[in-house]
Amino acid sequence: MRKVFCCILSFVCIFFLNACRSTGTTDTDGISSATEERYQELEIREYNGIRLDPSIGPRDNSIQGIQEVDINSYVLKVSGLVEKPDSLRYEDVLALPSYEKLITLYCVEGWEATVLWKGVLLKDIIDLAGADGKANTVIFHSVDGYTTSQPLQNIIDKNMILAYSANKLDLPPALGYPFIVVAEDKPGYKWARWVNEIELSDNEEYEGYWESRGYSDQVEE
Ligand SMILES: Nc1nc2c(c(=O)[nH]1)N[C@H]1C(S)=C(S)[C@@H](COP(=O)(O)O)O[C@H]1N2
Ligand SMILES: [Mo]
Repeated sequence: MRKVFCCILSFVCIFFLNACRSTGTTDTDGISSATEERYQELEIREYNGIRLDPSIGPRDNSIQGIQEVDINSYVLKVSGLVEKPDSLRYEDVLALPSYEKLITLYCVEGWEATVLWKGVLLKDIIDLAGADGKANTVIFHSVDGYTTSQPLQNIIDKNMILAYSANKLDLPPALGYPFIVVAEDKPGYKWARWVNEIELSDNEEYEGYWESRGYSDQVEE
């Protein structure tokens, strides 16, 4: 019995050793070669003495794969409980005051990435349309049909940004070009990528794509 157990154990060990080898060796800085390969040309790797992770994650889990957005036909709608529904083009968003934030994305699958984001305040975009007094929830819609939501107050209090740049480069398609919601302190599924509609709502119970499939909506604020 013990022999069989040892045998299974060594198979498991060999399997993991091979798995590690295939994801690359780790150099003295603690960066594996697999991680190294994910950095893009001209991407910055350090900010104020803190090492930045590549702005492309280890593997894509998007519900419909990576989206390629045509920026010439792209519009960002601000809809729902607003005084004046709005449609912004890419340049309209970039013309708003910009903010930089160093924030870590944590995916429920167990990986994380610390990236220097640059973008505009979500509340500045919402203010252009004017939130109705009844609005308490913001629902993000994306070109791939993905949706997720957050309390309006949280977005305002945290000065949350809609980012168009990561580690000093335009967002790569894998990260949501043209825009990603940098949902700081929230798990990865709250970070809507390829956002094309920001809907103001009074439905606090709204559940987005992953929330309606069992991921908690009641995550730490
Ligand atoms: N439009 C859109 N945004 C999305 C997703 C998606 O499938 N579509 N996946 C979410 C999840 S679960 C995570 S962890 C982050 C990062 O996704 P990635 O693991 O595919 O890089 O994007 C989030 N935003
Ligand atoms: Mo995720």
